[in-house]
Amino acid sequence: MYTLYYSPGAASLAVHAAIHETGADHQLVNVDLDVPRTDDYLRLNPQGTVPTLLIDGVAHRESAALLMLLAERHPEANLAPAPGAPGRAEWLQWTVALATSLGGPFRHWFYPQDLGRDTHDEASRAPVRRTLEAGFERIASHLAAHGPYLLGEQFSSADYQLCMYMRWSRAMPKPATEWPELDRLARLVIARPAWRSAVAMEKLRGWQLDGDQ
Ligand SMILES: N[C@@H](CCC(=O)N[C@@H](CS)C(=O)NCC(=O)O)C(=O)O
Repeated sequence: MYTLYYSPGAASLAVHAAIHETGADHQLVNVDLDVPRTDDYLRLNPQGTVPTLLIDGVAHRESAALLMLLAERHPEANLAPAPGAPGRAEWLQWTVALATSLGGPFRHWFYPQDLGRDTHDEASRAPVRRTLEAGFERIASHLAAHGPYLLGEQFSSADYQLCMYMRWSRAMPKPATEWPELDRLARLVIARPAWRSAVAMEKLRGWQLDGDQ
């Protein structure tokens, strides 16, 4: 039994969808990010972020690590190429690269306090925007040559990670869906029943690809 501490649309979304792919029993706990985290939650996750995934009562965090953990625990769900199989190294590489090249900068986009600022302004956000757009550009070039998924013809958890980050870009000046190769990948991902279940349960709205859940 898994317990996923999540917040709608947050870094927990890819993990939530991946859990649905596994078919594993799970329960959800909605963490309100608009108020300070409780001491109980901080004991599970000292950073106070989501996601946190409880596995047999032990708390684990970091969305990329959780996706790798789920892939390892549920090989039958095909969330990743098996160890030693073609594409395995590439999957590890993408999982880490997405977390650092998109996940890190998105923290700066949404949380000015991470950069020592109280609020956002266009000037301070400009370099973050350039970093994110450059990241999406590099991925789109890769997909143009090797898509439609990050691992070519094979879907993997990294595509959930990418789709989640794409969703976060929806209110940016250049949303990720403006890159045709990224839009194509996202449309394949959002058609998966597991993604649709997670989106429906989190009652997500506001992205053109959220659809009528
Ligand atoms: N690197 C972490 C980032 C987690 C993260 O920053 N989550 C955000 C929501 S998307 C959060 O919990 N924000 C609340 C806060 O920082 O207080 C991961 O991928 O799990």
